[in-house]
Amino acid sequence: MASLPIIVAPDPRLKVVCEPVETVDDAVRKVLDDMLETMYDAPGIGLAAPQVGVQKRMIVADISRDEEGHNAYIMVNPEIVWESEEVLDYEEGCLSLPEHYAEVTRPERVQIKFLDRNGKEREIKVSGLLSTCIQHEIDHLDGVLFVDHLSNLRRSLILRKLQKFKKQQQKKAVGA
Ligand code: GNR
Ligand code: NI
Repeated sequence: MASLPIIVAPDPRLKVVCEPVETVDDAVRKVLDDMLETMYDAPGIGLAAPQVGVQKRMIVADISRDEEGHNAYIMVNPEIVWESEEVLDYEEGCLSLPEHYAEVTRPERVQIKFLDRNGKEREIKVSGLLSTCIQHEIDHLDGVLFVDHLSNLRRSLILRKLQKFKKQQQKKAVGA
């Protein structure tokens, strides 16, 4: 397994609508394993393939705390097939928007259809933080970041700060 670098916004690779996975083969499972390692390493509670430069519909999530051991959700071609009327406001963060947080409103419960790491079709209903997290990850597969749920003003403020931060990092890297 390998921990991969995470792409930070603004970046055109985070704005792409990802392609479905055709077959869940060993190459796909290798990417899923690397995504899990990257997520635990970051650390984060979720990760979508486009965040590590893979434009395919794959996500991983694990909201358990260290003391509880791991409980990883691995989903290929995830689709929301039902969502609740009730909503949940949650203060979201994103590994591609480091150090920025904002409240986002989403359906409180969703039912997800997906393929597991053996290519078997499954369906689960999730609620609370796991539901928020999985919806955040599926957004990534459609090129949507949590800032896209905010006002234009708040979004451009955050993206401008990140652009500046990235330019400084680049200068440091070339020793300027
Ligand atoms: O680590 C993460 N935390 C988080 C907190 C609230 C709502 C969503 C998330 S997902 C995020 C990791 C990430 O960027 N996944 O794409
Ligand atoms: Ni994210």
